[in-house]
Order: sequence, then C-alpha cells, then structure tokens
Amino acid sequence: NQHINIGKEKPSRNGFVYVKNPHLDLMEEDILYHLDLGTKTHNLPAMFGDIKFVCVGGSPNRMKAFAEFMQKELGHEGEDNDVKDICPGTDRYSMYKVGPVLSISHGMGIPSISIMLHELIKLLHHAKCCDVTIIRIGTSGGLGVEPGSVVITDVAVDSFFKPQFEQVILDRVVTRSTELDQDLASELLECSRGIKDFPALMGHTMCTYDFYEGQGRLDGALCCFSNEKKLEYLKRAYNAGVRNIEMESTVFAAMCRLCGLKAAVVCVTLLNRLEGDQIKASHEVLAEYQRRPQQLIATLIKKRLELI
Ligand code: DUR
Repeated sequence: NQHINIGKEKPSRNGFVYVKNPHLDLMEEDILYHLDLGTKTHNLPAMFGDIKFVCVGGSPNRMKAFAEFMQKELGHEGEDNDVKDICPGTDRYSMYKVGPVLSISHGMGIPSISIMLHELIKLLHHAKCCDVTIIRIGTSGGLGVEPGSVVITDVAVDSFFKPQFEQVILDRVVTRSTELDQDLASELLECSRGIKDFPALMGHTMCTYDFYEGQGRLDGALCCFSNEKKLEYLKRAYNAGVRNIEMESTVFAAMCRLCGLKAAVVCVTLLNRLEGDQIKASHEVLAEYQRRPQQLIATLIKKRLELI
C-alpha cells in the first residue's frame, strides 16, 4: 500500500466553510442522509445561515442539555421554551439550534464523528455560513491530572503521539495534519481563568480507535499486555505531552482545518488513567464534570457576543 501525504491540501482561510470536493458542484441535489436534511427539501441558508458557533459532543442527551443551557445563558427562553431536535427523522444524530449556536451529537469514535462532520460541513457550506468556530466538548481519560480537570487541546495526536490522522482512501493511506487553532485554544484557557474554581489546563490529546485495549486498559474482554507494559506506555504518552485520551479529536481536527473551520477540543477527564481503568465516580459527580466544558464554551460564546 502506498503511503501518501497530501502536502497540497491547504487549509481554507477566507472565512467561508469549504468543501474540497469537485464532484459536489455537479450534483443537482445533496441529501445529508444521516441528518435527514437536503438541499432540495430544506432551505438550508434560511435555517442555518446565521450560525457562528457549532458545538459537537458524543451523547445526544448532553448536546440537548447544552442547547438548553445556552438558551438560558443567551436569554433566548420565550413562550416556545423547548429546544427541538432538527433531525427527528433520524436517530443517528441529534441537532439543536439556539440563535447563532448549533449543538450536535456525534456518537462514539472516529467513524461516527467523521460521518457527522462530512454532512455538517456540507450543511454549513450549503447554508453559506461564514466565520464559524467549532468546538468538541467531550469526556476523556486523564493522564497524570486530577479527575474533573478540563483539558484544552493544543494538538491532537495518534497512538504513536504523532500530530496526524491517517485515513485509508481507496487503497492508500492518506495522512492529514491535526493542528488546531492556537489562538482559539489560548482564548479558551484565558476564559477558564475567569471562572471560579475551574480546573483547566492545556495539553496534547491522544485519540485512539478503541476504549479498552486501544487505550491500554486492563479491563476489557481481551487484554494481551501486563500492568507494567500499560504503565510504561501511558507514562511515555505523558512524557510526550499527552494529558488526556479520547476517541474523536484527530479526525475532528484534520477535517475542520481543511474546511476552513476554526476548531478546538475541550474535554473533561473522568479519571486518572495512571491510577486505574474503571470509571467509578458517582452519576452526580460525572454529571457535574460533564457540565464543565459546557460552562467554558458558554463563557467563550458570551464574550464573543459581547454579552459579558
Ligand atoms: N472517553 C475515552 N476514554 C475515557 C473516557 C472517555 O475515550 O477513558 C471518551 C471517548 C468516547 C467516549 O467518545 O468518551 C467513551 O466513553
């Protein structure tokens, strides 16, 4: 198999959301199958043209909670109080819109978020959105950090600690950069300093293809390595700058960068992987942890909209 690095692929910088696919121009209609939306069935510019912030996260319930939280924060609660799922025709992903903020779920892992991102990016493109900031808010396993800490990703790295995402396309391996927007990451860290008792730090985020063996866990249905080997690997990751581990950041960073979206990843850590594998905190504690990235993003959005 040939291994190619598309050096020609340059990020877009003029504010619009780009699709880098010549075939799309030749299509009469574009059906966004997993979102149950389309260019002929929906007026996408009217529905989505004003979007400036997109938040994505794994769980549909959490993304609904985020939309409800944003509704309160932005003072958008009216008579029509409920946030409504824009994609009720599909149970693959849920989507909510509150003013200029779109909140969408992406499921777990690279394949799931990648399908959603293809359709989301086309949606933003068809809607002629401009200057869009996109943030993944999620959960992760921490490395040498206190559980509940919020990690703002400076670079997303793969299991070899490299800042790249490899995708098999036809029968070749295409390597793409996973650089994120450094200014946005710094702005988020700055915002976090303004929130009382908010444990946040910047660090590398490692993205894997699995939750168990792929993250060096000893508690899966299969495991073929010792506790010593596990700790040796995780400590090497720590020394390479990794502070948390999740399953979506590399493809998220790679796709957003190429399509002109300023992207950030903000994940709370549910445990310290140097101390264990199982997530043992109570539901209440975990729920509180998961509100932390939401709080940070709400602060950033309100600052940007000059509401604070
Ligand atoms: N996640 C991990 N590892 C952890 C905790 C959370 O990958 O230790 C993220 C990624 C995935 C989901 O979407 O949460 C799995 O629980």
